Amino acid sequence: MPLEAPARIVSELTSRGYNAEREAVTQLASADQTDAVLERVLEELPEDALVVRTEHVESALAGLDSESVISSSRSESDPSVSTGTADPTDGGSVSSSPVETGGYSGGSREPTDPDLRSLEIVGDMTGESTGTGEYEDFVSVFRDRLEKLGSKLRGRVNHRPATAIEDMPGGSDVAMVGLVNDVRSTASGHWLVELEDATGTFPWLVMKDREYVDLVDELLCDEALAMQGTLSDDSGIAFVDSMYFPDVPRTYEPSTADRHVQAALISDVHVGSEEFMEDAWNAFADWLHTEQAQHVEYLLIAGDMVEGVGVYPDQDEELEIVDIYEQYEAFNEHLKRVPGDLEIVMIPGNHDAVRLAEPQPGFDEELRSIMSAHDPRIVSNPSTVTVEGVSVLMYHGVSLDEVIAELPEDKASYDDPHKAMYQLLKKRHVAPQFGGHTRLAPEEEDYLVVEDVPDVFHTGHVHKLGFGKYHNVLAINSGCWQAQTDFQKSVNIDPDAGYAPIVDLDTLDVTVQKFS
Ligand code: D5M
Ligand code: FE
Ligand code: ZN
Repeated sequence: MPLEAPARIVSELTSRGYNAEREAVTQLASADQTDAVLERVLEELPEDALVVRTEHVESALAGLDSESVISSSRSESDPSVSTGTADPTDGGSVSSSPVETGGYSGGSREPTDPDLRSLEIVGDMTGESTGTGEYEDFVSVFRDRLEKLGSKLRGRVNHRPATAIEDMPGGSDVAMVGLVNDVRSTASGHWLVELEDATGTFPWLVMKDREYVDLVDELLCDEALAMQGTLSDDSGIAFVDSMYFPDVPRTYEPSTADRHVQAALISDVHVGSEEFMEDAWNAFADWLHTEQAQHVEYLLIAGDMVEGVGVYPDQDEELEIVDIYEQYEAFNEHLKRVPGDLEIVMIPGNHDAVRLAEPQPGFDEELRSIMSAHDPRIVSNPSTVTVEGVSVLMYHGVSLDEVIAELPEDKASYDDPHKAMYQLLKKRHVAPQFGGHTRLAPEEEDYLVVEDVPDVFHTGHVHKLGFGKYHNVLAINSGCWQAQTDFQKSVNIDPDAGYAPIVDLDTLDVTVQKFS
């Protein structure tokens, strides 16, 4: 079999309008007569299928087998394994064969019975803001973070408060739950991590030769974790034996819809920018009216509806619409193009006209009355919505810039934005580090803690498309509808513009539609 076979198979399928599971491609590549099997798979594929799956290949192989055209060289894989569930690094980025959408044939969408729908907002802090920006608010938001995330860690270690650890005899086994206050390297190449709890701080030393020293690279200031180890002779420092993160349990079982229904997850429309891709947007809206998009009943928009004004220096040079209200009016006109029977949920982003500090409450009454097309649900950034039983945590994603800047390339990068999202899931906080890019509005409560594990985590902001599963949670960063800006050119950000990832809510599989 030629080495390039999988790539050829993927491009053949893409050119005919199909996506494929990675495992299905492997099976096709290892079949004796790849082309014959591929033709058979496509012949037998159900009309509404967009993705070639292992079961399709297996049934084609079985058919051909019984006609004894094929010898049995196929792999013995488990057809129940779906993409991205087994390996947290497995996933998709835009390079993995999106479906080219062009020239729509066939019928138009039939409206679905609205009674079948279910959409519930479970986390929306709009109207709940109590913070006044005083010092006490910062104290209470961090106390609440430690309380909420600590409760996920306390059962795992026999922890003690920082001040009590100092008084324990040298050589004792100790553990502590706290927020990371500081991380620095020592002269001898070890790492010193200072943990803080409600009583004070305590230094923990991670030796450079320990197997988990890699985890130090992942640490961000202000994230919550537990450390366990051995006290030094003078009880002034502890040597780390293990670290625990709040994390998502490996065995997490996401909920799924009990009928075949899909959601389109998008973000970063940036209406009002000269780079807003109106043609791509119109193609998307037109596609939603086709039979192919029949099952897309929800549209989730994760922030940056408009380009805004004065968000970045020199931004005004690339504005097509300079008035912020006119930008929202134009956005509303574009929203009118999508089918009226879609349920729409939207949260604000850093370009939107709400406070910049997170959590960002949903748009005010004036903007709500402008963005009234199809009566969207307008909620805070972040928010959780339960769609057909599937909980979706929506967060615009400003902290992703920071996670990508601070962590090594293999753990978080613009090319694989979903891996940066995995880190947020592991830390159970959408914006752990306070002080840099990400502005935090101190509130009595830390609304940015991921208290309950979501089934889907949806972000945007970095204008790159990428998705994958982390401990069975589907993480999707949804690209944008804005072509490369001058700033992005200057820093080599090559945006993924004009793609719409579509999630099957009954299986949590993803297909990508391309409109640019
Ligand atoms: O930002 C889209 C992406 O580009 C995000 O990764 C931040 C980055 N970006 C864009 N413009 C700037 C400027 N001027 N400074 C720093 N970073 C920038 P979005 O905010 O969604 O447009
Ligand atoms: Fe954006
Ligand atoms: Zn943004």
